[in-house]
Amino acid sequence: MHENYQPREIEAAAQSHWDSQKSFVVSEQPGKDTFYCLSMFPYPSGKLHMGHVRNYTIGDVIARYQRMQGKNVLQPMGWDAFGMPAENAAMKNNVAPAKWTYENIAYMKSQLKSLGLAIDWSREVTTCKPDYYRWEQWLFTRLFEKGVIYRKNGTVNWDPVDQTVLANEQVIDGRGWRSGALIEKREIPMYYFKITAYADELLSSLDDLPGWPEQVKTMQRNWIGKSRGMEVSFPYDQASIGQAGAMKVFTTRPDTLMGATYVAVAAEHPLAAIALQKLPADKAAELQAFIDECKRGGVAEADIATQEKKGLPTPLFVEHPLTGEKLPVWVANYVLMNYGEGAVMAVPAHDERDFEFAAKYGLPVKPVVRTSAGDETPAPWQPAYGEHGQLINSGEFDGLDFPGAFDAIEVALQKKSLGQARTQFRLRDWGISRQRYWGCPIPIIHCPSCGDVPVPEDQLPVVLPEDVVPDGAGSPLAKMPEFYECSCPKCGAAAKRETDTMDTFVESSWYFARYASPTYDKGMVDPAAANHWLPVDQYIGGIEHAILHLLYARFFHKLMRDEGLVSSDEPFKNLLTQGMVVAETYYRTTANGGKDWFNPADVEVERDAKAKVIGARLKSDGQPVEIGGTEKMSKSKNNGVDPQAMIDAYGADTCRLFMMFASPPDMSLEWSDSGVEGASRFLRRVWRLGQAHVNAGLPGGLDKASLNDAQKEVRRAIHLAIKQASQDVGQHHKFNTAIAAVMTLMNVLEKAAQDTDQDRALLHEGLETVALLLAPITPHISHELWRELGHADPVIDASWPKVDADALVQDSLQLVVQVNGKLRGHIDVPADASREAVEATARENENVLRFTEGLTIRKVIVVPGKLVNIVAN
Ligand code: ANZ
Ligand code: ZN
Repeated sequence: MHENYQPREIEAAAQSHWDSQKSFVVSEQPGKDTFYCLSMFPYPSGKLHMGHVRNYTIGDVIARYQRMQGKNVLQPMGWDAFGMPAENAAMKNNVAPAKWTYENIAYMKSQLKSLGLAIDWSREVTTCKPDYYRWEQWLFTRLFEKGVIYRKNGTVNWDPVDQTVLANEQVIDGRGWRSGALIEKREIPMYYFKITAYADELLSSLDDLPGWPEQVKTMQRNWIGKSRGMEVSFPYDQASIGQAGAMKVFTTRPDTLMGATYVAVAAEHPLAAIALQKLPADKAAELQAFIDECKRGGVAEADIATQEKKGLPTPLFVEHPLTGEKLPVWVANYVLMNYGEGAVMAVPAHDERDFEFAAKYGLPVKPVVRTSAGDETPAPWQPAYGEHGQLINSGEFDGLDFPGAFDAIEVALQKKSLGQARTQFRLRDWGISRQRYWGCPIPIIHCPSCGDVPVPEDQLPVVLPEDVVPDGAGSPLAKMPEFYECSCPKCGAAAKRETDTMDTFVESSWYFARYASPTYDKGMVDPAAANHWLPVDQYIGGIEHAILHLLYARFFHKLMRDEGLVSSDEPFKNLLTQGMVVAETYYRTTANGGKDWFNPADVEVERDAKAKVIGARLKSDGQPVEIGGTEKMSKSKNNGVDPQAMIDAYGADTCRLFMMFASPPDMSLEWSDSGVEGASRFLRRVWRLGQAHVNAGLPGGLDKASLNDAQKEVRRAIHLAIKQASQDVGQHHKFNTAIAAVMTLMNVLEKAAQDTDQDRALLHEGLETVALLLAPITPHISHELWRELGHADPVIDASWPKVDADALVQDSLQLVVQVNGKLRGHIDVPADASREAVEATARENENVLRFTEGLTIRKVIVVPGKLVNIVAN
């Protein structure tokens, strides 16, 4: 090989070795410890971005390290290939989503390969292929028969111009993203997974996941949102409502029942409809307009939480269940129809939303709990008003605390049959019907006489035609009789195939299990293989998937367990959520006040003498640009850096080293040209030292028993690096500090003598250590260096180095010597010297003699291994 570091050549050679040896193809090996290392699979959007490269490098470092620990490591890769971007690209370029997707996959696969990832490509899974989604359809039919999947009406965003259903993110300020039309809410039949039946288990088994970040578990707990509360009925005031009945609410604060001063219902609540009939025409029109407005807004919950609270009164009243007092009924936009009972008892003194609403509309506020803020609830709202505390102004319940009041009020309500404790979840059933083309067809046939009939197993898969170019107006499948015309599997009559496809979160909910037996054609997974590999030992991906993807995957794993396909309860034992990749942003303000963003690659940064950034200029025109601060790499800020450019210019090892050195994996990583330069420079040093050593001829073995002091120091540096890197990589995933330890070692090795055979044998051990410690991070250069150091077996099959404890022992220690607390010198003492011997050496030190001349030594303090302080006066 060349004297100079030539990554292109080195990387090609290593990769072709791994390919030809099928180095990363694994099979089940009974008796050998397995390690399943999984990175979240990519959506084939076109090309890899920096976030992918970081994600897959982290996974690869862990996988390669585990292999060096002697584990049988599975690291697979695949494609989350269905989804909306393919349809959008199809419409824009008039090319079928399938073609676009497969081309992207081919390109991105070549990019992944150039990174040198230790992936078992024989297990590649592509979710848009019938041999994959066939099993998803199979599970669907099983679950449909079991009742775990059912059909009911669901609310969707309807674009009346494009005549199509839009996803929440396609609704911008209440209008369709393409048509600009005002979006309506529509009720259409959809299929639902009964995830709520697993809510309790999804919550409680989070406690069995010590290897997950606490933050992610908290997000999941909040999303599932278990709350214990009470269902309370407020009897109708018959005079105003005109009929008997009761309005039900769900409350988590039944202790505040005596503080309810009004009730509020959602726009879709039956009482809102009754109010319309009772109001005079002008008022009814006003209420109708408000109801329409509420119904329009997006269906996203986040929008509802943040919007301004608004409402209208009605002429209706309900009766307080305990006092019989008449409470006015309002229609309010902050009450959701599909949560709880679609109605709330409003307690403005102790609930912030009710407080805001009551303040706006002049409704009474009645404090009934003594909080740390006192007995009153004056404006502005304070979080303390929401605290639990002793009841006041609550008659017979006064003085009770929260649990006492909860129970006493439940008893009082039960006596009147107007209330009951109940546990409720925020989690809703998972609606998976999408009125879209590029997704997995829902395997149901609608028969006029038999109803919804699941497609029988021997007629699966229901294949999605791949040559369709959607036009943006409605689902293409619904316009293809050749797709939907069919006969009923039960009675044979003419029937219609379902034309909706599944939410693409379904495919990513079980791919991790399919990798265990990717070509198995007798079932969704081969249970033996699945149980051999699962659960995943280490899952790595972005924090943006903390809630939905991880929750759905956990849910699917339990569904598959209950089908007898897997035996574990949870799919991912350890989870690492990688930080964002961020970069500086640059812009110029345009004439109309907007911003033009410039890519960091097109900008030259100016620095002062201390390397502080003082300005930036666009390379093309030399004129200044504004510096906008570091942000997540994104299209909108044009601050994405193409990883391919970095790989092409510096090689994969430099790219991997930069990514792993710049910050620990769970923290954000700031892109920097100088960081990449630094990584490249370091690899060149490793290469140079390695070549010089190899060219001088390989030395004989090291004679550990006869090392001189300087050689002992070098060997100590080698084993300190092993110790540090083993802790950092193995226990904490702190690859950055592990690399720092190797850098420290390199500094020592470069300065070490190379005069004798013993010197050279020592350098040999040092370089072997560098190759091994870097092998998971920069596998190509390590592969070549290891080979050149005389090893017949590749470095991927080498063991992670072990610390030689003898090498760490220091024969002598250097201690600090102080006189009256002031540093006066250093002494060298044998590492095993007694306290007395240390003291004696210190007293003989010439500086000590000088600074204690004429004084009496009163006390000598010895801190073993560190210092000696002599107190004299
Ligand atoms: C009275 C009350 C007093 C409440 C108080 C809170 C504080 P979680 O924990 O999320 O389940 N709520 C119930 N149904 C609702 C709906 N459809 N739309 C909007 N809000 C609704 O919250 C339950 C609480 O959310 C309930 O307890 C109710 O307000 C409100 F000092 O009832 B509470
Ligand atoms: Zn039929």
